Amino acid sequence: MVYSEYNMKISKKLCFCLLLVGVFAFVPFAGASADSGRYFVKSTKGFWKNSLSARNSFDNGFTADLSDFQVRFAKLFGVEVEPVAVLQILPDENLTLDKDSAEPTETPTKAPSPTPTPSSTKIPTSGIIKGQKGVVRYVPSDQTPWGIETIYNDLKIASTSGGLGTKVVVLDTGVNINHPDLKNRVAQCKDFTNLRFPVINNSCDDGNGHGTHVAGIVAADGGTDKLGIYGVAPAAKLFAYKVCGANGSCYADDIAMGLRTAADQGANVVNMSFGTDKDIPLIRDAVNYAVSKGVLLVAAAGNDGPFPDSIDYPAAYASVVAVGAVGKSSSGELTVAGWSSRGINLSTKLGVIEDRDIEFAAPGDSIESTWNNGGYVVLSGTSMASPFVAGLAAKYWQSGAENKLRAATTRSFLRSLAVDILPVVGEDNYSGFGLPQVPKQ
Ligand SMILES: [Ca+2]
Ligand SMILES: [Ca+2]
Ligand SMILES: [Ca+2]
Repeated sequence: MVYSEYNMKISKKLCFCLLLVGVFAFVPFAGASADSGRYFVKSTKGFWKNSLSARNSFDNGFTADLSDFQVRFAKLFGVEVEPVAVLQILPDENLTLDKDSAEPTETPTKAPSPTPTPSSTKIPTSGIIKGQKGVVRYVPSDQTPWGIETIYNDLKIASTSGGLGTKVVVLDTGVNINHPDLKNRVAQCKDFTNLRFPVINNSCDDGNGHGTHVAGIVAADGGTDKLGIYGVAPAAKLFAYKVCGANGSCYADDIAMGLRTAADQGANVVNMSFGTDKDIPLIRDAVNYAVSKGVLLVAAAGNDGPFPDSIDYPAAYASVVAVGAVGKSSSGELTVAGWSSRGINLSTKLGVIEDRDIEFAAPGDSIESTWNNGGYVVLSGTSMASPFVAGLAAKYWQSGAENKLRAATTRSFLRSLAVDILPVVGEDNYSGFGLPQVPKQ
């Protein structure tokens, strides 16, 4: 009796294994097939990791690109499988500064997430000059555009400075590391989006342009010929981590791996110009990990304004600096863009940044910066505002503080530099503590 039960178990196990082997032998593992998707598999068992070709492993499971058939199969054996969330980069070339919509007048409803339009249709706003040997060199329409003038509080600024030794990670669509204004800044270049390999070193090709634009705002150095554009911290070291594809979509697990790698590589500041309405555990855990390693995280608030509480994650986490966008009106007044996502500062404790509060506002309307074709374009979005603050954090990185306190000290210092944005006097839902500016010399 006992023997036969044992036998039954053996044969059941054998059947199970044979079935698995049989099934997997005929199932393609590549993630590129039409009916496949990225999934989080709640198992840490080697068997499932191997069978389903694990991509990124985490404490509580792993991700993999699975066919519908593989998903059904795993579920059949009681393994929990759920789709990995996808985030979007946050520019929108159709955004315009609308002063009248700066304060919400309509019934508070949540706007749908913006669908990013392919920015690659943009043509350079810059001129072209032919250098030596006929080499084409694009030049910007302004080497120190209005956003730089505003952050530096200097309308006559000719070039920028600062950020020496600070490591800034741009988690984005990649960076054109051959752009003349960026090539001397790039210290690391990694691709977390390749379907075959979880990470590829020395590869961060930007098929979109967004990442190159963001990187330029942080750290463009004018190029060795000094004919290019200037970012906020032109001496900073740039880590170009590609976590979003050319279409502007970013898998949460790739973002999480990029963040964790940034922390492990000793990054000081990370810029995240992407977002989603949801609090995603993969990203939340990675944010907590990076913060525990002393990294200062800065993120775009989102482009879903003017609706109250329209702030996106990861900016919405208390531990991440959320940045809204200001534009400059024709009369020279700084106004928060109607589309800039709003926080809930006025209904949480004032003076303390909590979940869903906006922290700062920075230039985000009509921002000229570097492009992936070696030239320059003008874009609008909180995507553009966030790197102004990340750049400022690099410029004022508090390297003198005790290691684990540097990020917090830098964050407080930025707050001390913030000037109020009106019409609401003091902290508000759309600009937080205001616009951090370089102090007058
Ligand atoms: Ca926050
Ligand atoms: Ca608060
Ligand atoms: Ca204010």
